[in-house]
Amino acid sequence: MKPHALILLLLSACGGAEALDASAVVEQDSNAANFVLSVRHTPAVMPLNAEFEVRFQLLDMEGRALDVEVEDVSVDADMPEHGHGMTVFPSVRREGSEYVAGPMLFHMSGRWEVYVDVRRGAVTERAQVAWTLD
Ligand SMILES: [Cu+2]
Repeated sequence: MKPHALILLLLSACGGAEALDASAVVEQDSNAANFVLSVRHTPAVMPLNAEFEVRFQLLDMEGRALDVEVEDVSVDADMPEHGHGMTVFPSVRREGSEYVAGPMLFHMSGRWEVYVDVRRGAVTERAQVAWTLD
């Protein structure tokens, strides 16, 4: 992880991510409440052991598109209870007003947290959502 600021912002996260209905449109405040992660499309069933992509928008607190370059957005996922991440390294691309991250690969059942990090200047701030695969 890069700058000091990220560590401080992570510490301010209270409660962590909530489990989601994978088919729902989900909006989640970032950990310091400076932007909103809006997941616009996910697979109807989160696939186990198959690659997929995550589509999302980044909004400011008034609901406008966040002014951030795709190079400053990164996505990763972990299983916190197991202490490991994915076996793939997703990249992020822009499609119109959406960002698309892939490949994502959940290679085990259980609870996964997906992290979207947005770098603005010297500060990296995280938003996170979670999915549980049966
Ligand atoms: Cu695991």
